[in-house]
Amino acid sequence: SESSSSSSSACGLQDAFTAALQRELQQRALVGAAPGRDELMRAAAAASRELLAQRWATTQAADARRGADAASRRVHYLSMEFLMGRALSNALAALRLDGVLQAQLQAQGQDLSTVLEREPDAALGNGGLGRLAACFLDSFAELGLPSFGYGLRYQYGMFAQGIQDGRQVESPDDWLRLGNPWELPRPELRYGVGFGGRVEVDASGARRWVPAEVMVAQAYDFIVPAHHSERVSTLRQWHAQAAAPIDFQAFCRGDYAGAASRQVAADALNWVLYPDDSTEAGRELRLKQESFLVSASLQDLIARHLRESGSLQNLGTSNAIHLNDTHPALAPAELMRLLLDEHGLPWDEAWTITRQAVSYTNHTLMPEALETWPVRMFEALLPRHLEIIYEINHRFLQELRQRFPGDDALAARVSLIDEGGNYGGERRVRMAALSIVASHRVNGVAALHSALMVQTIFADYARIFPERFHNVTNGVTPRRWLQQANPALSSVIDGAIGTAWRQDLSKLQALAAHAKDAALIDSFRSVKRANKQRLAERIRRELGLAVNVDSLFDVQIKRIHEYKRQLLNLLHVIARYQAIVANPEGVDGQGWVPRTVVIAGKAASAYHMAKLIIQLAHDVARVVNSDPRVGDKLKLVFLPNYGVSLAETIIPAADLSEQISTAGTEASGTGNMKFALNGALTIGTWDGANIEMAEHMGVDQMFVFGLRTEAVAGLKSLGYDPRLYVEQNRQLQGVIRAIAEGDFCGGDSARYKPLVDKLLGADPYLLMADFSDYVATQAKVDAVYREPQAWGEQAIRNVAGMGWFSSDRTIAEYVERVWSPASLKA
Ligand code: 26R
Repeated sequence: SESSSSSSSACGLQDAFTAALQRELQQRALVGAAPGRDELMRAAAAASRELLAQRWATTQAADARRGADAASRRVHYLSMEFLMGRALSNALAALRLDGVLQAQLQAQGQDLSTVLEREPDAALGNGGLGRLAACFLDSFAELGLPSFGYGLRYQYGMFAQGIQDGRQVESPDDWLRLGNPWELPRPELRYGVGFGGRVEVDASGARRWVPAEVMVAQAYDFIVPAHHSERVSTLRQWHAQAAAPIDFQAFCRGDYAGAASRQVAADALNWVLYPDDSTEAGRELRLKQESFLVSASLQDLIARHLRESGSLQNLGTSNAIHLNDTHPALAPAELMRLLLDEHGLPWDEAWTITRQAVSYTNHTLMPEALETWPVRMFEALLPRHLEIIYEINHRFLQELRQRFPGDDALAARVSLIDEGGNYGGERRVRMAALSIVASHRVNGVAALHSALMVQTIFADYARIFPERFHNVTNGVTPRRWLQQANPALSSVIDGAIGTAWRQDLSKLQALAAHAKDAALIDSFRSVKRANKQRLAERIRRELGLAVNVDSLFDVQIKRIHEYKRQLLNLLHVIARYQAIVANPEGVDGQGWVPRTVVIAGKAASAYHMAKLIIQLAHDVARVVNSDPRVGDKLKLVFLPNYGVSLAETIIPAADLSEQISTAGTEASGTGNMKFALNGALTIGTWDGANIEMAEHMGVDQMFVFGLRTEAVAGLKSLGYDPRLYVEQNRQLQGVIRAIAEGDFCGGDSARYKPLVDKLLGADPYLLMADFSDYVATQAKVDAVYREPQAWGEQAIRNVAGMGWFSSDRTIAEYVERVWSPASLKA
């Protein structure tokens, strides 16, 4: 499987790459002067793409030869989001061509890293769910799993975040402006997708949908390479086009707007990624996008299956269809429609196939993120799907009434249709209910999350279908998040335990035996320092702020959400600031451990509380960073426009990782894993995958604080009063008073009133209750940081404990528990 690095084929590859690169550069040279960095980047991408396309063809041919049988079940991962980031350095590493390109660039007077930086991020995702999908594609390739990722080719991805006067301003992310050197257009892969219209019944009683409008989905393939074989995986993204691009009659009448209207309608589908924001939910365009993704992907799957196997009977046993949250939950309804109406199967057979194929992962317990769609929107857009959903529901409830006679309340709670009690009389389709009823497996993303899922939001379904619910804890790809992001640490690890960990991350465990090795601790430290230096330079470049490289880099980077508690982080910064001013020499005669607190993350554009938190971070930063009494004892940095590639620079430079969500709210977290894998220590709550990380590295290797899930629930059920905590804590009083009186914004006491009122009123995420333990635990962090040996040993033990958190392990578990033919029998 090391064939790509075996010397003879490696030479062939180098020559092929060099030739392709030269060809690209010559073509470009024809039109102008010497190539700049953008041209070099695009030439290298085009040359790599050519080699990847060959691997793609070989992989597809091998999978087609193996055929569509249960033993080589193909996985179809349906997701509205894929947060891929940059692709060039990953491609070069997989092809083992980084050295070659480096040498060629040097000949042009350029260096590799500045060329790599020219590539725009493919940011077609919001956060954790989208990045997880990208890590999964990487593992699909590495494990050689026959698979397709299916998504949408959005014209505009995650918005770009700017900061003006301390406030977030959004601008469109025009990532395709200069074209996309990676995508392979597949003009031959086109499918019609309908919307609107009505259902017709023919003489035999067969029902058939006659849509009012049909759009064409055209495929673009993006290739994801393995690193230890020549396998690749495919991300197939759909682009909407009008069936007939112009209305010729309208054109002849001179009605140009009318002539283009179908193209405009199609383009609306390609337009933009929806933010993970409950105020955006319920938009008709989003439902159309979901339906477009699902229908095109399933038609593609069925066409391939028929080509390879000739019969639909075994479609469910030889194909897995996975729903990345409920966003593609129309899939079972669309699959039923295709099997019933287009292929003439009887209901029972179609339903068996559907349930065999479909499985569903839930990624959040936040009730506001559970998708429901108004029935009237379905009637207008997807009338036949609504009929099918009604029929699925009818059969489900009929069976339910036999098993639980007389329990009407249960039936109302689990029905696929919310009859309107929760939405002022409006009936709605519950997408999670559809996903569960139509799946053979439902899973959460960390042990605690999966347990809470069956105890809370899905308790009724877990009683009805106990065998369906499982856990598969998330993981991250070690290729991107350790080998590429942190090459220096990777070679230090090679030196200590050899290179086997690069192919099997669980081998990192061998590091634990060297945790007290002074020389290794030293190497860890100098790598960290160099990474901090690089981040410090970036901070100086972007914000004009000098930070002390020897200070403790304390980092929280993720979407801004109240439950993630960036505000708790800020309360600690303010408390520390006030303490430094009051006691410049420290409180215990040891002075202050200098800290640089780094925060980055985007707020959904309509999420006012999240935006206010960003503004507070800037106000506090301005005051703290310019106070001469503080100096480098404390700095607060907000780095704008957080994304995958920024994370790749920040994470290797972190000493401390902030994973401080209210217990029971963060489904898993995956940033937490990336930090620990790069030798940062974690301060965290007993939440999500933090728990399993602590168990793998040893609980005392993590700074755990705060109320646990049961205590949170207990406190809330007794009637939580945040004011009681403030009354008992002088430090907390000082912090709240400073915010409330506008100390950080020139005395403007109105600015943060909503925020303070919420903290002292409901405080739903229990910041007041967790504050004192958080601050005390931060003091423990300082104490360990004062002892470089102890800190270094702990960092090594953290890395050693992270071997289990590879997405390769996660995908192996999905194969075993969710996607294997054996999972169909249980
Ligand atoms: C538009 C809307 C319906 C929507 C809501 C919420 C779209 C996207 C989201 C984002 C969610 C579901 C998400 O990203 N969840 C995160 O999934 C990660 C991967 O499993 C987890 O690690 C993380 O804890 C969780 O918040």
